Amino acid sequence: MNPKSKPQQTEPQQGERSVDLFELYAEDPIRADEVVFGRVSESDRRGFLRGAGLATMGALLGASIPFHRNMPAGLIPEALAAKKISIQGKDGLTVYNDRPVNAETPVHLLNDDVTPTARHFIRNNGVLPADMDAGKWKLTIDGLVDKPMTLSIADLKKNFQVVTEKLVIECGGNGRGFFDPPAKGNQWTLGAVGCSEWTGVRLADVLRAAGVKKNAIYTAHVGADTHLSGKPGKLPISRGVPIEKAMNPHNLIAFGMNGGPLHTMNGAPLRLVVPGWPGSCSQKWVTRVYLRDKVHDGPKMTGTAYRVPRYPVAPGQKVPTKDFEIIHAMPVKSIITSPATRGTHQGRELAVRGHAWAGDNAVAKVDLSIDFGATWISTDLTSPVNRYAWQHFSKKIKFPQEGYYEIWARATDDQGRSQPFEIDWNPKGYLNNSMHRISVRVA
Ligand SMILES: Nc1nc2c(c(=O)[nH]1)N[C@H]1C(S)=C(S)[C@@H](COP(=O)(O)O)O[C@H]1N2
Ligand SMILES: [Mo]
Repeated sequence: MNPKSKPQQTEPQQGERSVDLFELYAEDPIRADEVVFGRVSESDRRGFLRGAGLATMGALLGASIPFHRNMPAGLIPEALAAKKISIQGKDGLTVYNDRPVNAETPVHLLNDDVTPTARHFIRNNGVLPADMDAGKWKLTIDGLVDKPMTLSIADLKKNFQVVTEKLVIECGGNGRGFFDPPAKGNQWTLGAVGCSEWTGVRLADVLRAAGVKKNAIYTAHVGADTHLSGKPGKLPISRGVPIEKAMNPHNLIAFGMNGGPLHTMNGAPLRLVVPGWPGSCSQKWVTRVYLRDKVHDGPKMTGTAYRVPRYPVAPGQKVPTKDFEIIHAMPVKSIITSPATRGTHQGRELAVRGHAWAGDNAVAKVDLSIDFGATWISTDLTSPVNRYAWQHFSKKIKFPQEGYYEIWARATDDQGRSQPFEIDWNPKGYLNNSMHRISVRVA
């Protein structure tokens, strides 16, 4: 054990780290309206807040606004100016940035078997599309296919089997905040992960219908969000996967999330869900998937993005870019979602619960330790409800006496790979699957 390694604890009392409303509005008032009040339609951008945005503003103010027609877009209602912002339709997330929006879920708020839409993290690289109208949405499948196709969401529903699955999406950089020396990027702790229930059609079925040509080896994904620079045609992110992964029947082109529509921040109205691999493979606001005869080289596919050195490196070691390789499956990992860390518990027995997942594999077991890893206690682990769903572990722990304890969780996948105690350091802070530790004071 390395005493210098940063403990993986979140602070439940910290809750939402809010961005000051004035800061947010100073930078881009129209975008701020979008963040605070939800979707602002194209016509609203030219003038006034209407429709859903206006309704949200009214709800926050606790009254309707009789003179709303005179109210310019991008104006902070005076009554709200002192309040902290939260993202509409999201509950309790820690907001790191507003442009692009990045927010994670405190780990104790991930306790549900299925992650509610309000608790699904947000990782945006660019600016939301101006228009997210499901009725007008089109998805093009082209490149190395026999029959290029452009489909509406209605076409997808009509021509392909609609399936519903619980699928884990985890950002490749989840856990980056614990790297020492630190790695640049969002300082995610544990909550850039979620397992929502997604409804859509299988990516494989659609690709098959288009006819995958023999020389197609990689997919390329395009979304409708725009680059932070505002340069037309410049994509914020465009990643892809090898064709073998693309044809996995659990990848979805999803139009439903937890029985409702997708949240605007999670890619409404249409996104890919490519579970088991870095979240960046799951293109949001997806408008095009094309097949290529070479490894895709879109933004965030090249250089050191979503790549790790192909050999183990020492913390802080410089690694030449040519020695980086693309991340494929995510590693085995678990989180303790109950109890929240740093609490006081009355009594000697405590029910511990959490989730575990393992990239393309299943989790075989989750063990807990209350004695700093000297001995391990096996937990009850559920089977995944479907492949790529996270599994739940639970165990009633007995403490021998009062005092300060840490509870450590260690998952092992069905290939015998376990979570390490220490972070397997890499320059960009990816794939941190070191054990989750919480603390509890037993009184
Ligand atoms: N179009 C588009 N798709 C995207 C992104 C993005 O910025 N734009 N971010 C990716 C990254 S890095 C992650 S981790 C997941 C996050 O999905 P979520 O925001 O729904 O949680 O979306 C991926 N898909
Ligand atoms: Mo990500």
